[in-house]
Amino acid sequence: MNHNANSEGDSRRVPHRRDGSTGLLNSGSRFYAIIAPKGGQQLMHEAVKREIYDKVIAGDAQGVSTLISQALEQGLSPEEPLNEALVAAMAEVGDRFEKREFFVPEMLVAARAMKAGVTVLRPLLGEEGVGSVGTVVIGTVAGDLHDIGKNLVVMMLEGAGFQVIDLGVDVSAETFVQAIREHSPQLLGMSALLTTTMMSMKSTIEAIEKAGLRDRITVMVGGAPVTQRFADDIGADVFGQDANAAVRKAKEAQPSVQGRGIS
Ligand code: B12
Repeated sequence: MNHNANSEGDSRRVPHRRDGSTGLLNSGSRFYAIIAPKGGQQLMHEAVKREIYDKVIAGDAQGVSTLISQALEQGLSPEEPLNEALVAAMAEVGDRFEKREFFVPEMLVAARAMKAGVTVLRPLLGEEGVGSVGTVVIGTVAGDLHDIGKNLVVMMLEGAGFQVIDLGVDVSAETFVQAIREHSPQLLGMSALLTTTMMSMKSTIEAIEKAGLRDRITVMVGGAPVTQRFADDIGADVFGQDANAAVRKAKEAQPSVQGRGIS
């Protein structure tokens, strides 16, 4: 995807119809709708994804929701704008933060815009649900407030039929332990986005061991800085690179954990 072009600039050069309509779809990128030749649907899809990407970076939550709806009307699957526009844009925001081009306020508004888009997609991503295939307790670890990735994992797990108890962000080891006692999950998911909070995963696993609950659950960890190696080092059972892997691995873990929940 070329993210450098300015869609507003582009559209100003296009001779719109007087009534502003595109002559094709009522939704979607006006620019591409006009110039795209028949069968140029691909271009239209690329254009709307590019606009969503740009609006996440600009922190335009309203614009993102509107464009996501348009993308869906154009026939894109929910996964396309999610992965190729929303998630891709957050990676770009992270890069800019690292280069000191962006600061916390920009990250925050981008995160809000991303969430607005996810809100539109949420019912569609979860619609494959087929009843509970297992219970997952999940949260972002102590000291960490990042929840976008964790929320995507929650959504995908729910979509795959898991019952998910989401403890939110900045979850202490004690709260995780308490939730395991209360909900008897087969899986425990922990998310961390900061190198400084990754170690909270280790201390949470230690607290679970101390409480005598470790052999009853599969511990799954994830988040941008988390790796398979780190997961192995801290004694987690499963590492998930992304939300899809989280679902796949949760399902794979199921046979070995069936019946191991606390009753
Ligand atoms: C948005 C954002 C914020 C927002 C968070 C809003 C929110 N509600 O989440 C705000 C502005 C609050 C924020 C704050 C901070 N942030 Co910040 N943030 C980001 C940013 C740009 C995007 C994160 C994101 O949402 N990504 C999109 C999601 C979809 O991806 P994901 O989280 O990785 O999740 C996927 C996978 O990892 C996986 N996954 C995630 N969780 C789990 C769990 C399980 C069980 C499994 C299996 C899988 C899994 O699946 C997900 C979906 O595919 C990242 C940059 C980046 N590239 O990660 C920086 C980043 C994480 N932040 C960073 C920093 C430094 C901070 C602050 C310390 C800044 C400051 N000076 O205050 C604070 C810390 C606040 C705190 N105590 O937590 C650094 C961390 C550096 C480091 N090495 O530790 C990053 C990497 C930016 C950078 N490049 O420097 N941040």
